[in-house]
Amino acid sequence: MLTDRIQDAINRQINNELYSAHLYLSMSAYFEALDLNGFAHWMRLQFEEETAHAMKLFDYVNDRDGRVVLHAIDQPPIEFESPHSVMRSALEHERLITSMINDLYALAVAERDYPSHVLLEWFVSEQVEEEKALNEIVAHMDLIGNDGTGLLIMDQRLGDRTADADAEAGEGEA
Ligand code: OFO
Repeated sequence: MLTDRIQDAINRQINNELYSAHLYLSMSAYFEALDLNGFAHWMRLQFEEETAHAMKLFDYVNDRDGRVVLHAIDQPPIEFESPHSVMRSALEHERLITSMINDLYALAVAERDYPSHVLLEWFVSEQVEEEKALNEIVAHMDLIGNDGTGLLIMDQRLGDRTADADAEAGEGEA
C-alpha cells in the first residue's frame, strides 16, 4: 500500500512524463515541418519512450493497490528558434525531469518505501542516459554551428536511432 504522499507524488510524475511525451511530439512536428525527418524520427521515439515511462509509473501505482489520478496536460511550445534551440530545450527539460525524479527518490527514502526505491532506481539511471544522449547531440550541434551540410549529416544519424537502442545510445550508434 502506498502512502498518500508517495501516491500523490507519483501521480504528479505520471503527468510530468506525459507532458514530456507531449513536448517531444511537438518537437517532432516542428522537425517534420522543416523536412528534417531524422530529427523528427528521433523525437518521435522520444515521445514513445516518455509514454512508456508514464505507463511504468501508472502500472506501479495500480500494482501497489493505489489509485491513479490524471491531471490536465499543458500545451507544449509549438514554435522554436532553430533545430539547435530545440535540442538545447530538450536537454534543459531532461535536467528538470532529473531533479523531479531525485525529489521523488528522496521522498521514497524519507517514507522508507523500499518498493518505490527499487522502481525509482530505474528512473535515476534512465535520467543519466537521457541527459547523456542529449548532451552529446547538443555538443555536436555546437560544433557544426550554422553549417547546413553538418545539419543534414546529423539528421541522417538521428534517423538511425532504433527503439531498442534508446536507453543505451540515445543518438543511435548505428
Ligand atoms: Fe522520462 O525521461 Fe525524459 O523526461
